Amino acid sequence: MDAARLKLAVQKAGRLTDPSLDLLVRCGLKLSRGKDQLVGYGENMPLDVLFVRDDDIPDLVQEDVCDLGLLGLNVLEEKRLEFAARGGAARFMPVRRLDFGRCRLSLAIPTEASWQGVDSLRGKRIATTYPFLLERFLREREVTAHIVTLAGAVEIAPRLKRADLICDLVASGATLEANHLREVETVLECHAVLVRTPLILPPEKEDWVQRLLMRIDGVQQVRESKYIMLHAPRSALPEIARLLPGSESPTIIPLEGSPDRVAVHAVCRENVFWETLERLKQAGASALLVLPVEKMLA
Ligand code: PRT
Ligand code: ZN
Repeated sequence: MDAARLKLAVQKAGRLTDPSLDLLVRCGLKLSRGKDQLVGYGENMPLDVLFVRDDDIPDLVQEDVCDLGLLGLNVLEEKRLEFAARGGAARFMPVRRLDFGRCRLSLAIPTEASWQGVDSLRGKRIATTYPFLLERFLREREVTAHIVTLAGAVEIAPRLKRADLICDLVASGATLEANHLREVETVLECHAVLVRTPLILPPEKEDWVQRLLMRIDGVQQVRESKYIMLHAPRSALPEIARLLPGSESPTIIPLEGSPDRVAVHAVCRENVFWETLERLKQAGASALLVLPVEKMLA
């Protein structure tokens, strides 16, 4: 592989694969990748994408095989704690929090079991694939319990009597429900992150890292942003400006034939919910229109 090109590790086949590739495409990357190929070649950037298992991403950055990686905070933090427990230090740094891969590492108990807070964990067997994160959680709360480390299928451990409860990732909660478990405590709120090597890279490579970071910021900002248009009485403008979520000074346009009413156009840097539209309407706004934003450059 060409040492002058950036190497970015992405999950090969899993929950993070599509959103990771979507982010890179939105950042302008054109990737040529044959079916089943493990490396994608960036045609318009000096950047290659390695497709791997998410658990291998921290090691690839640690060992300088990759300069960058996209992975879940859960995997990142677990690896960091594992390195620390072995007396080493992690050599991968989170540089961006990403707006996908949201879930939480949570404790869940059999539906019928009682729960009086973390004290209920004392002496219990907890099944997990995240022993280091769970160990830290228990230590910080001064609770002694038995951690049962499993490679997968954690949610069936209580039924198989291998554990009393579990510590696993939860998104919608449907898996817990299907396994007669209920979530009782969050151990870690998770989302995808971009990590990089702490090494000082050659200037051309570093330059591309910075450009990529800037484009990621732009993409994420636009995803949250909406363009909103409405008509309003002039007298209601202060109230309307207050209600517009995360907008800078809106554009006010006179309306032909209605001296008391104006059109208001604004970019809102937060999502616009129905509740906001309802409040704007109550404040006197009409003809409300919310549009997605395609690209933005401040
Ligand atoms: O093969 P590889 O090792 O690369 O993949 P993997 O099986 O380890 O990971 P994968 O693809 O399942 O998840 C990758 C990352 O996505 C995780 O490390 C998290 O950061 C993130 N993520 C987001 C999730 C979920 N949401 C999620 N729901 N990871 C796992 N789940 C599991 C959850 O534990 C449950 O078993 O999906 C199931 C469905 O969840 P519910 O709550 O919606 O029912
Ligand atoms: Zn994995």
